[in-house]
Amino acid sequence: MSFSPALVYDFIFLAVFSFAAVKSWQKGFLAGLTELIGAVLGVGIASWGSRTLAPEVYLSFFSDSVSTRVEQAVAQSGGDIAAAVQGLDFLPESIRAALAEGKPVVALESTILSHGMPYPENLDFAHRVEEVIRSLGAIPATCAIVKGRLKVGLTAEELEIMCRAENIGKVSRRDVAVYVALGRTGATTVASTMIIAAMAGIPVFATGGIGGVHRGGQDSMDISADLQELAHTPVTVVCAGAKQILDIGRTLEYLETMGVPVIGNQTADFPAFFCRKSGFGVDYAAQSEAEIASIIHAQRGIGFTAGILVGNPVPEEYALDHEYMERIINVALQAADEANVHGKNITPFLLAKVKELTGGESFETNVQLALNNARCAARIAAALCELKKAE
Ligand code: PSU
Ligand code: MN
Repeated sequence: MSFSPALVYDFIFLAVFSFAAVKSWQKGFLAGLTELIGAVLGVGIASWGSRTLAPEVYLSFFSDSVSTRVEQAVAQSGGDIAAAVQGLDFLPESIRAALAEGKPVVALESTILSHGMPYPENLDFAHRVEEVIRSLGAIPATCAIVKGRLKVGLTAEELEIMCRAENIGKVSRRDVAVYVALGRTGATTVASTMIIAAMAGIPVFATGGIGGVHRGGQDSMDISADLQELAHTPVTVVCAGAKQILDIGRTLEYLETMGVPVIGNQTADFPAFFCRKSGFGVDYAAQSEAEIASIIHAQRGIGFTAGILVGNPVPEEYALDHEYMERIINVALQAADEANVHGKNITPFLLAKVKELTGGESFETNVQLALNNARCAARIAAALCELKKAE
């Protein structure tokens, strides 16, 4: 015969009960009987109460408590406690719930709004891109830093602030801590949006074009922090390639050195933003978004922490001519040189110049390619959710 805990409890209960019975009996028959009945009723009510009332009390007061939310946040941020603690504050409930339920979420950047497009067209775009993602059953999460807080998913008011772009800085990796410490508001680039997306546990992010090695970068060493981020942060970035303002060949060489897979979405050509081809190839031409999801899944399964870059060409009907863009970009580069623009200001300067020189013609292309990337990212995110469910 083995001693189970239940048996031990029964034995203790019987012993206590017998002791109480004998003690009651000693007080005289009637008094003893009354006391005994009282004790039995008391034990009965206590045991009924603990079974029926306690779970109710537990559920309403403790179960969705801070500890549970911390557990969820830690799980979502891949075990990173620091990220989880921030996450309790920066993840809106809708996005937290979507991630917990295994629903597809697509991260979006805010520099494309504040430094890449004019107001109010950028606000219209900001709502349209979120709508495109929703129409495909995914949840959009535009990232930014608002008053020193990392944000995943902006309110309509916050989107408006980003788009008005008054005193809105451009925040890359190295600026994040400064903005958090000083309570500043800034728009996040590809690099810092990847950081926030990774903290939140969002694996897919759609943008327009990534930063890269600038022309003459071999001398100036002007290489966007986006490339380093792709090397280290496990987020897949869907882009329409890189603008010809950059040295696309060296950008791709850098990505190869850093071990970042460059995948074409149904194309063998790495696209050049306004144009479907850059003259350079991708590592692998994926057949479909589902196939891209399987590559992401495998990358995580192996334990690699690098990101993945997906090149998704602008739809044919909106593509601009390569030679024409090359001429425009050369004029813009010349202007930047004459104005002696350097560092983080060069990309916004060139973007504004290109827009000015194309008389806004390039703007519609810019909008369309970004919407197209959002579609691609939403499909990848959905396929990735299916793969995780099937695990
Ligand atoms: N290229 C574009 N549009 C953009 C950007 C780049 O065609 O809006 C923005 C992105 O936010 C990108 C950033 O992450 O510029 C790169 O800036 P830098 O080269 O300073 O890292
Ligand atoms: Mn730079």
